[in-house]
Amino acid sequence: MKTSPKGLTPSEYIGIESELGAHNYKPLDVILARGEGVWVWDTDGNKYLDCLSAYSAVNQGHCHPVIRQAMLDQAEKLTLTSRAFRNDQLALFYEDICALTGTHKVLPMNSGAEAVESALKAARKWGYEVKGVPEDQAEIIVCENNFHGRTLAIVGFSTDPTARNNFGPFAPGFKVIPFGDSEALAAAITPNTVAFLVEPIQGEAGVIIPPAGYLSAVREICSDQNVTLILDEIQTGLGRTGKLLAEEHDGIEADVTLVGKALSGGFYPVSAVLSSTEVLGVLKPGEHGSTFGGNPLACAVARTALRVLVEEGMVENSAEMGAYFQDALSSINSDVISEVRGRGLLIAIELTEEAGDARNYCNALQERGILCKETHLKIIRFAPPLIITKDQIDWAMEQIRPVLAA
Ligand code: IF1
Repeated sequence: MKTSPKGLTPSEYIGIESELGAHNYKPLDVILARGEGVWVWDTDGNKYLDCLSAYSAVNQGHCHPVIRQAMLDQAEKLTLTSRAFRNDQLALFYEDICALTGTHKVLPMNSGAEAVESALKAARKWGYEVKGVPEDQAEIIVCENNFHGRTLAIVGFSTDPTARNNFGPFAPGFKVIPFGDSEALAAAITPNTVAFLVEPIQGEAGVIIPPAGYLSAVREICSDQNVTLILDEIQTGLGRTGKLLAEEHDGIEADVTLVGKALSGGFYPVSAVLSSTEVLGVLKPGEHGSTFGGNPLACAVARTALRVLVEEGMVENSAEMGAYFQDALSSINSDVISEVRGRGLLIAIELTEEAGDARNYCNALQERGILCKETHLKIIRFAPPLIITKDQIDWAMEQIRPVLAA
């Protein structure tokens, strides 16, 4: 077995991780050392097609050269000022992201979970100061099987026992309703409801696409009831579903949109709360912040990550290649597949009861040079970088077909 330049074998890496790291993940046993475009290489030099894209954080492909150059250039000048001082990149980032998304106000943060937490804080404050909700009575509505991150407030309104068990006590003020059911939303709203937080397509739940008309009904209900509609586009945004934002499929605009992940093309944790109403306007100096949020390195990287997404036609490619990939997967004749679904390059295959665990299929695909990740027991997710070509999908299908037809 070949070893890495540092001389560790895969089992040594795994052994050290196991001994020294918290066991909060169970990754495939592939040790990646290099990435370029849709491809990654392990420490033995084996090449794989990345069909996870770091959970959609590398939509632009691994180590995109233009983003990398922007990062290197900025790293030579200035990386962090804190928000105690201004920097010469933040205003430009605001301008770029507002122009692209039609946003009026931006709050820069780092991780997705931070963007979610920030939006919930702002929505509560808006509820008290603008809507007139009595002190400490604000209610926020969320959906069953949601995934919005790992912080305490967020796991407190998760319905996944693994995410929340033994992490309580949790913050009050959240109400859970079924996903995809606009009547349930209408029924759950009270005069104290300040926000409805929802994913346009539920990712972790298994790429669950709501019924047609759901998001426009939700939009209408929230407008009628003066409830802030917060769309978590951390996974679905920035081209993943074939539109810049998934909300565009339904022709709606959220009051608050959350983006993260691909906002940096995978170079750096960058997230943002985008607000088209004055929800973010309620925040005053000292009420919210982050040491790293809005730093010049993050801003320079994010501006470039957005630019290449648009200039290199990745959003359109996601729509086209997503349809092509989904058609190809749907054409597999197999009794282990119960459904192929998706939008753009966010695609899932649901397996039948008799199929066995999705993890086994992921392992078999790894053997054939494709990296993908199961979600729950029976769902395999395919979400390659948005730069994937027809030829690469054709090659992928040659690997996927025999594994699933088996
Ligand atoms: C993990 C899934 C993806 C997200 C939405 C907020 C966040 C996420 C809609 C938080 C994060 C991740 C994190 C990752 C697994 C993952 C995931 F499988 F859980 F559903 F992407 F597919 N909102 N999603 O999807 O963002 O704080 O992590 O930056 O390992 O937990 P974060």
